[in-house]
Amino acid sequence: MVEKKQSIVVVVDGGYHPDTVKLTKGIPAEIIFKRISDKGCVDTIVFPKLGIKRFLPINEQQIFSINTDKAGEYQFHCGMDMAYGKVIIK
Ligand SMILES: [Cu+2]
Repeated sequence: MVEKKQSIVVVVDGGYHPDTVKLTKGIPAEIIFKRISDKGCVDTIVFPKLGIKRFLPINEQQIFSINTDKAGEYQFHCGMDMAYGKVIIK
C-alpha cells in the first residue's frame, strides 16, 4: 500500500488563496499557511469548529495537520472575522 499525503499551500495576503481547500477523506492532510503581507488583520487564523486559533508569523510557513477521518466542512477566518475560507473534506 502506498502511503499518501495531501499537502496544500494557502497564501495569505489580506485574503486566502485559495480560499477553498478540498481534501480527500481518509488521506492524511496538512495545510500550509504562508502569510506574505501585513495587509489587514490576517495575522491570526481561527478554525472555530476545530478550536484552533493561531498566529501566522509573516513569511513563515505554519503547518496545520487536518484529521480527514470524517467528511465535513470547516470554515476558517481571520482574527477579526472578516476574511474567510473553508476546508471541505469528502
Ligand atoms: Cu480580518
